[in-house]
Amino acid sequence: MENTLVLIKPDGVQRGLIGEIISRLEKRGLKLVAAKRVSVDRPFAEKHYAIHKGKPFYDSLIQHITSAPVMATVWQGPNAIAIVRQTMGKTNPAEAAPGSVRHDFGLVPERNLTHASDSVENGAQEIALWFGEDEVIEWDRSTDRWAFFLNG
Ligand code: 3AN
Repeated sequence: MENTLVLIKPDGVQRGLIGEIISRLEKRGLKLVAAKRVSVDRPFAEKHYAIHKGKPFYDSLIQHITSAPVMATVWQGPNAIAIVRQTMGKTNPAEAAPGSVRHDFGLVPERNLTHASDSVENGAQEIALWFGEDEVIEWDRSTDRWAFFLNG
């Protein structure tokens, strides 16, 4: 079982797409284990995007994520990292597969609606950055055995 951080960035929040994006992940079968709205300040944004420091789009990334509230969520499921990234689509919406969030609602990489962890290790680090341990709530969902393959 994997956990992954999904941020609905300010463009997604402002455009009223929180429900749409959460709904797609729920319908896919993933389980929501944490959620909160966050206003991100510059020092926090710099921690989250440290890996991109020095890239040409770094300043616009920081400017964007600090511009308005973000919806932060954690999703759990088998292969959650890959499953979520597939549901979101490629970074550039112009190259994202039809049916993906970025294809269906996005136009340009600077406004691609979401952030999703790209590996289990980075996911664990990002979740620890965004959420306290008591905010990530493990729970038994009655449909887990129908969506996940639990007992063989
Ligand atoms: P992803 O979000 O698909 O994992 P990353 O981690 O490579 O993509 O990039 C982080 C964010 O930086 C993207 N979500 C996007 O907003 C922005 N970004 C990435 N590449 C570009 C680019 N070539 N031009 C503008 N913005 C970019």
